[in-house]
Amino acid sequence: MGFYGTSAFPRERALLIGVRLPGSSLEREKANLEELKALAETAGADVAGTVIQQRTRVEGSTYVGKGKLQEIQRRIVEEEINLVIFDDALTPGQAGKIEKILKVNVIDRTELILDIFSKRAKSRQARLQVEIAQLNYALPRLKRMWDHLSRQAGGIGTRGPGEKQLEVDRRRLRDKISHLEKGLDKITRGTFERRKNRKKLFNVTIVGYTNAGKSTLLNRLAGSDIYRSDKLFSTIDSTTRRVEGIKNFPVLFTDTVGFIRKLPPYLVASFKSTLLDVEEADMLLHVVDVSSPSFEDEIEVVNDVLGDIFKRASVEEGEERQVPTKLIFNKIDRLDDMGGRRILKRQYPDAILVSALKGEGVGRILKEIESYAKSGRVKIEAKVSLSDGKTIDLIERVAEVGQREVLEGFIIVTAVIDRAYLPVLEKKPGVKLLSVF
Ligand SMILES: Nc1nc2c(ncn2[C@@H]2O[C@H](COP(=O)(O)OP(=O)(O)OP(=O)(O)O)[C@@H](O)[C@H]2O)c(=O)[nH]1
Ligand SMILES: [Mg+2]
Repeated sequence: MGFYGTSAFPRERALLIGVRLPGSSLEREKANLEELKALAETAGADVAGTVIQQRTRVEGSTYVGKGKLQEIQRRIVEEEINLVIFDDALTPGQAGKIEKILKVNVIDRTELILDIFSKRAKSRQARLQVEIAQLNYALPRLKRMWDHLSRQAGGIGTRGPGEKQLEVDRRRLRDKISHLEKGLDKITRGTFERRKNRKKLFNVTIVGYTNAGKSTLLNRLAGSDIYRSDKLFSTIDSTTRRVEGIKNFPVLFTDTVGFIRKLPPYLVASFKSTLLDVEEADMLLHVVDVSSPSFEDEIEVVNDVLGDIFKRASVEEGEERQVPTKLIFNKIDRLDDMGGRRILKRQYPDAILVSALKGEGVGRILKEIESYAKSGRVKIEAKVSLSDGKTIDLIERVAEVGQREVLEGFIIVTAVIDRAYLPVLEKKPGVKLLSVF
């Protein structure tokens, strides 16, 4: 795993461990482990089996109980397992202790996700973001990493370092993190101009649970061909596409990294581009895979992550922010009877039912965006040459003209227009935005 400095993942045989605490159903825990299995397979491991323990609380030092650990140990030997994956975040102390007992690699969901991210990230920005998250993850775990190395090498001179050496290593890691963060800042600033230009257009950001069909939907809307697959986290880099689907009203659609249960907050925070794509959007499309048996949980997970993002933004900017969000229920082609659709419609009357794969319902998304966008109004001032009949016509057609004045071959007007027409009008010389309301 990336954590140990090797990204090649020789096919490992993994055992998955989940703990069911009071308040969670067996069903939910099974779904969680099913998802963990998909993550492990995405990372390239073979999953030998799963263990679910029911507990009233987690065991402080080893997460699961001693008896359970013994059972796991037996299975490690019998089934030739060399990787144990916990569904929940382990503290560095817990992971170290469990590794000592089991004598195989022990990782948690976070580390698995980081590993997948590091393999998928393509752009320099995405790679930096993932690397920073990995180092932040490694920082409190340095000691364990050393213990791990010494166990692997197992011999004279390979014992772990003393506290002093650890302190040096920690400092180095921190320096490295701040160096990478500077690099990331530079890139983010570099995208500032692009973002500023983007802001003039109507921005729609596509968010949702991993594998919900976000990239497929963007491809469908934009007629483009972004990589998509049935693996989790196919998209790490965000992609923006301009869609001219609506007359005179270009829309920018941005595809983002998928969200998932138990996503550690610092991982979300490290995805600066995603945060900005969400915060600065004029509208969000929240794509849901309604063919998933746990789609309602998934909606909640996404809403929680979005809530965190907005909370962070409002702390930073000192203003409360919310972006209007439209629920898109995807993969309806998989619902085998019309009854399923009817129930969904009744429970979620505002959601738009689509099949991004087949194209069904996608036109409605564009219509909704258009009608929403047009509900916003802006005030402009335009100074147009009297010889530019085309622009004057356009303004007369789409704007409510207030004052007008003719001066030295120009007509100067202030007018109120639908926000949707702003991009078109702003391209004309002499037109400037006065206010948004
Ligand atoms: N049956 C069906 N499958 C779909 C539909 N939309 C997407 N899929 C499939 O669902 C899988 C995931 O699609 P993606 O578009 O990669 O999903 P994503 O949300 O971008 O996933 P990540 O980038 O991994 O977060 C692919 O196998 C798609 O072909 C749909 O409307 N119907
Ligand atoms: Mg995707």
